[in-house]
Amino acid sequence: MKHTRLRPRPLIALAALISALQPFSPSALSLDRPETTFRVFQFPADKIPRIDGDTSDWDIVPDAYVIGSDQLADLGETQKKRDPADLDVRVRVGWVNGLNRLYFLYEATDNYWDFSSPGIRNDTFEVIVDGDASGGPLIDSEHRDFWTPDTVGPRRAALDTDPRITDPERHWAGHGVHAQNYHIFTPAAGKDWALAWGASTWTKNFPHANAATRYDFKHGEPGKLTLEFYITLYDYAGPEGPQRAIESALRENKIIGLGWIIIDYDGDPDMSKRGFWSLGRHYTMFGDASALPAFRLMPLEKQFQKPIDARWTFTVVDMDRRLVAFKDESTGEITKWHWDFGDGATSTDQHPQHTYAKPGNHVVILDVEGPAGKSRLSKVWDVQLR
Ligand SMILES: [Ca+2]
Ligand SMILES: [Ca+2]
Ligand SMILES: [Ca+2]
Repeated sequence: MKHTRLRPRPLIALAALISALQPFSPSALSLDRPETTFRVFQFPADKIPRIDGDTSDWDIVPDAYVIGSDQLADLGETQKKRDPADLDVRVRVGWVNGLNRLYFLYEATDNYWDFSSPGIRNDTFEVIVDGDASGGPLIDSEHRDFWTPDTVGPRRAALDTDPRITDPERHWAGHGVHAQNYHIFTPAAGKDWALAWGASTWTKNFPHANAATRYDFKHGEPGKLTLEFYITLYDYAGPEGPQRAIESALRENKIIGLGWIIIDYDGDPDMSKRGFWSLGRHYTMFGDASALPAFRLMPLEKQFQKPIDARWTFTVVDMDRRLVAFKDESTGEITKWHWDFGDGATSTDQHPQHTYAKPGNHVVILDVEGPAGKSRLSKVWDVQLR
């Protein structure tokens, strides 16, 4: 596979690595910037952002969730000092409990929007995501150039240079499959909105992803760009398409690997003079999920929670004995539970089990009580026994 990505020249890259990188041993289930856990805002189900470039549905996101330019470091060849007149960004990330997606609002001002090329050269918001934080390399063979013993253990380096595995095989088996890298073109004029970098290019297509951009500048002009989008997260996204894909199961308080790099070209024909502003602190982050920062999928903020809300689920433990386990999932402070199993029996346990004497479809009711009041959740004929 030909190199599709602009990279620093090897000697300069090595110097940059030595000066910019702290001691670091990537391994599964470890992430970059251990002192920092960024937060992903949870949107209530009735306030999911509409992907239209209108930012008003993000007004409910508290300022504490905004991730600004102050969190970025230029890990490129020039290692520029931060200058808001050159580039300034604000990023907010959201999620919805039950959807395996991340929503983004990216707002950026730039002194020179560079987007006239139909190729890879384009001002870019590059997002790298690892939904289960499994870590590990996510791009194909060119990444091995950076895998010196200084930055990874010998095992990883040996694996990736295994001569029995050809570059195309490595690409199709691994590039973007277990973690994903999106080069989002800011803006994309006359080109698709993103490069889903790797073998699984379908992940950028609707409904797996969706994007809307607003801007009113021309190539070479300064101005502000607003980009609103979502992507779906995958533990496995194979090149054959979504039919065998496994979405990352998102849940409250889960830690995911997530980082971004803003690639800022400002008209200079020497591409090495671009800005390379990274949320992570290791250049390899673009292709190694172990170098991603950590983000926590936050619970709903207090103002969006009901003070008390009855919720429950159940599992048929043994259909032959008609044994059912009920699980209380109510929210708010609760002091009393009352279950009506629909066959005349009741319980005041929080998580009861119940054996039904006869087959049938039952109406099961949970009543909960606490300082904030009462709440009831009845489910009609969900509990079915034979
Ligand atoms: Ca919107
Ligand atoms: Ca700039
Ligand atoms: Ca630019």
